[in-house]
Order: sequence, then C-alpha cells, then structure tokens
Amino acid sequence: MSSRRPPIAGRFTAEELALAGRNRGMPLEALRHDVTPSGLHYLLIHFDIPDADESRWQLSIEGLVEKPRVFSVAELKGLPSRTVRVTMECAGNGRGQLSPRYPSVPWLEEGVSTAEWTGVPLHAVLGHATLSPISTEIVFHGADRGIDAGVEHYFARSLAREDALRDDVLVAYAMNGAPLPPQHGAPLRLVVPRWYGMASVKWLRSIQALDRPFDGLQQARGYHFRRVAGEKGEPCTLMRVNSLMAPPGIPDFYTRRRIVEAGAVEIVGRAWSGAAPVERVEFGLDGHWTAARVASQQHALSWMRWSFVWHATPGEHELACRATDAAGNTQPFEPPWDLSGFGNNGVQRIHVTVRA
Ligand SMILES: Nc1nc2c(c(=O)[nH]1)N[C@H]1C(S)=C(S)[C@@H](COP(=O)(O)O)O[C@H]1N2
Ligand SMILES: [Mo]
Repeated sequence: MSSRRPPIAGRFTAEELALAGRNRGMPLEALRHDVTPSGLHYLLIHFDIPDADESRWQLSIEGLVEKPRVFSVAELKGLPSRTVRVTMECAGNGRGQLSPRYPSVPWLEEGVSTAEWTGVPLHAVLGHATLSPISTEIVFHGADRGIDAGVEHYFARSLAREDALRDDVLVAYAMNGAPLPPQHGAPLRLVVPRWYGMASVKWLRSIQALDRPFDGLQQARGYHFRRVAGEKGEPCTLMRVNSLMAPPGIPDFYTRRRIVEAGAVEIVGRAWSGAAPVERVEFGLDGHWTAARVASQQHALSWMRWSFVWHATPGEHELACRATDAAGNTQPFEPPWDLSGFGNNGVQRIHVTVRA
C-alpha cells in the first residue's frame, strides 16, 4: 500500500499516545470477570462517536433485496431477540509489542473483552427484506465518517452471505442487559462472534446486499495480513487462538512490575479462539510448561476460564501461558510478524519478583 504510514521503531509517538487514550484497553485484572463490566470493555473507535438520536435512527436494508426495508429501533426491539455472550478481540491487539511497528493504536495485550449482547439475529432482519438469490456479499455501513490512508469514507465492512446468515450474528441494541452505550455503537451495532472486532460494525445505519466483493477501504485494503508492503495479503477473519492471565500480586505503579509473596498463588486467566473450541492451556514458569486447569465450556462464543496453583519461591520469575484449540492451532512463543501488527497471538510473559 503506497499511502501506508512508515513503520516506527523505538519510543511511542504522541499520535499513538492520543489513539491509545481514546481507545483504551481492558485492564488485565478484569480477566477475573466472566463477562467484562461494560465500562471496562475495550474500545476501538476509528473516527468520532457519531451524534445518534435513537428515536430518529433508521436502519435500511437495501441493494439486492426483493423488499427493501427501513426499520426504526423500536421496530427492531419488537422482534424476537437473542442474547449471546461473545469474546471480542481487536485484530491489532499486541501491535505495540512488535518492532518495527505500524503507527496505529499501540495495543500491548489488553484489546479483548467479553460482553452479553442482545438483539435481533441478522438472518431474521434480512428475512424481512428477502435477499435476492444473486446476492453474495452483505455490507454493513456505520454512521462514523473520517479519513484514513487519504480516503474519506464511512466505516463499513462486509461479510460473505453464508457468514452473514449464521444464526449467532446479531443486530444488537443492548450490552450486558442495558442499552448500548454511545462508545459501543448506540443505538445499533452488528455483533459477529468468533471474528476479530472490525467485523462488528457499530452505529449501524444500513445493510446492503451486493453480487460482488465489497471494495470499501476497511474491507479491501485495511485488515489484511501482510509480510511486506505492497502485497495483497490475506484478510483478517476469525480470531486466532490466544490466552492471557491476570497479573498476580501487586504492581509497581510506574513500571507495572509485579511483586508476589512466596507460597501458593492462584493464577487465573482466559483463553479463546475463533477457529475452534480451546482444548488446553499450559502455564509456563521460567520456560517449563505444565497443563493448567480449564473450566468446562458453557458459552461456546466466549473465552474460557483457566487457572493454575503456582507455588512461588523467592527470586525473579517469568510466567507465561499458551492455549491450543481443537483444530490444533497453538500460540507461537514469539509474536508472529505482520506489517500492520495484526493477529499477534504470541504468548504473554509476565516478570514477577517473589518476596520471602
Ligand atoms: N462503525 C464502526 N464500527 C466499528 C469500529 C469503528 O471504528 N467504527 N471499530 C471496529 C473495531 S476495529 C473493533 S476492534 C470493534 C471494537 O468494538 P468495541 O469498541 O465495542 O469494543 O468495533 C469495530 N466496529
Ligand atoms: Mo479492531
């Protein structure tokens, strides 16, 4: 991509700091919650939060449909609803660990959260408009407008028809049992479980059926895995297998280094994968790996809780965790290289000082 921003090595820039302040992550201690409290859910907002009036908001279903439709939010709320517990991770999570790195939101590892979304299954919404048999691609347009890579556009993403018609994809109007907050897409957003977060278009104002691939910037150029500049790359889709632990003990304020008392310490974390259920998690202590206890899975689209009792001995230690899914995907020990910093599922490492 010719208009790509050149990569950066070394210190974070003022622009990255500004983006990080607007798009904050989930504090890792919040990994203790099965469902992330809404105010702790990570945020990714490319442009500005649009000024949305729910009473006048309209969602139009257009393009290659037999009966184009416009829904008010009240009409959607009157349709049969479904609630799904979904883990969402930003495709750029972990970007800030790479060097050189792409100038964008410099996530370290906190761009992931889980929420319970309530809304109308997308296939039911589309059913009211009747997709034309020749439609192959469904585009979701947001109401937020801005400029990226020199191109002015509304944020928009698409799904192939068969992905859009899966029964767990929602047009959501509630999060964790309350109306969607402005920053999470009020009054309507798409929720696409198992996919990286960019697919879950916020401030959803129109759905358009096409008979060809969507060529919008965020679809055709953004969100592609690329090793070198200029290559077409592979689109980011399902979340790669990944895991995190809540840092144990207490932090040093500035460095965030951890201090732990010697003795039994329960390490708690979460593991997830968009491709297949998580099958196992290993806990790493100074490079030695042992199976962690993984809780039984009750919510197929949500992260799983894992735990490990560590008998901490005085000294300096490095803790790590590594998940493997039922498709045999496992986390790499080092961040996988990607030009834009997408899909970094390299194992988390935490340095801990244990006191006697
Ligand atoms: N309209 C719109 N939808 C959007 C975005 C956006 O900037 N505009 N960001 C996307 C990205 S990249 C992610 S990771 C998720 C984040 O959702 P959240 O802020 O509710 O956690 O929203 C997605 N949907
Ligand atoms: Mo994202």
